[in-house]
Amino acid sequence: MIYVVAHGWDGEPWRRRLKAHFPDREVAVWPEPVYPDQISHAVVWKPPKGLLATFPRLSAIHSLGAGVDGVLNDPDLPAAPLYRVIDPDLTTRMSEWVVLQVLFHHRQMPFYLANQARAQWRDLRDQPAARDVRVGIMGLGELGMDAVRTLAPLGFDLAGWSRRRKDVPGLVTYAGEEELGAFLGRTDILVCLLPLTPDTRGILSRGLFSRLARDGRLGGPVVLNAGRGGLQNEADILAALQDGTLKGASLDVFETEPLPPESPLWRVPGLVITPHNAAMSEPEAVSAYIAENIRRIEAGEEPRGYVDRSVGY
Ligand code: NDP
Ligand code: OXD
Repeated sequence: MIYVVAHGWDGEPWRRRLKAHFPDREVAVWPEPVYPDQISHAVVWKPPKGLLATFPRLSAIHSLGAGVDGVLNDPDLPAAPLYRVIDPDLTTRMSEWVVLQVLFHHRQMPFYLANQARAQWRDLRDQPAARDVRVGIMGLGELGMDAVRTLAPLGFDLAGWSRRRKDVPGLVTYAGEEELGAFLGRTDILVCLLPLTPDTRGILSRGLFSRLARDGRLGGPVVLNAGRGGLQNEADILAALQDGTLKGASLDVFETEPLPPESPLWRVPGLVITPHNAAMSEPEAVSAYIAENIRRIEAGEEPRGYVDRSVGY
């Protein structure tokens, strides 16, 4: 049996599509009651802690998303292998968000929208070319690398930072804590596409913002985060936007989601907020991906998206 545990999401679209892939199998949706020992595949998004440990015959756990911090935070997570989504539909959605936000800040849209609200025709007459704007991608994984490929034709001066060294033709790359300072020091627009792990939690802090380039053509650094809210210190982002340490920011993810109405982040100028939908898991595409992984597992083939629990992503 396939059991869908899509906490906070509607499970029905997932049941319907997985059933279409496996018409002869039972596909159940949490919290409907099931016989735990009949569950072979758990398809999950933020499963309640301890729940998966009650399924004694799990062959695999399939994350409904690319990120797995909401699965790995279960102290009782069973040992069954965990797989995450690596799919062109999801990846392309993220690159759309990245390009949208990079261009939004690059083309000074916060300034022009504020003027539009006052019916003011003001032209900065100082629009830099993309080649003169340095974009730094934190995380050169599935999403970060696609963002690089999508931004490159626009002409931005690109660099990337990852845990392990990468050799990418045409891309300046930095690796590890030792090279973080050099990476930040040449970055005008920082794009964070890191996973949330013990090593990355809180990385987007005032200390990091103060190491970003201050001599860029945009007049101040900009930070974009579509990784996870736990990567950012929101009080630091607020203060940095207010005192000019940051010129702008776009956040898709937050420490608390939904972002509470009373959060001052809603009202700070220069900040773009999207509701954790930079790259939603589209049921048709992601069900097909998970179904293919189940098929591969059962055929003894290598599934995609294996998560290395020792590094947390
Ligand atoms: P990957 O696992 O493919 O890539 C992760 C990248 O981060 C790798 O390049 C990795 O380095 C790097 N990294 C991890 N830890 C560190 C560290 N301590 N220091 C430096 N670099 C590090 O993940 P994806 O690209 O598929 O996804 C990234 C994240 O995006 C997800 O974990 C999820 O949180 C988020 N996400 C958000 C969505 C949204 O809608 N907002 C949608 C989908 C995903 P290395 O290459 O050396 O291993
Ligand atoms: C994901 C997400 O991890 O949507 O896929 O956040």
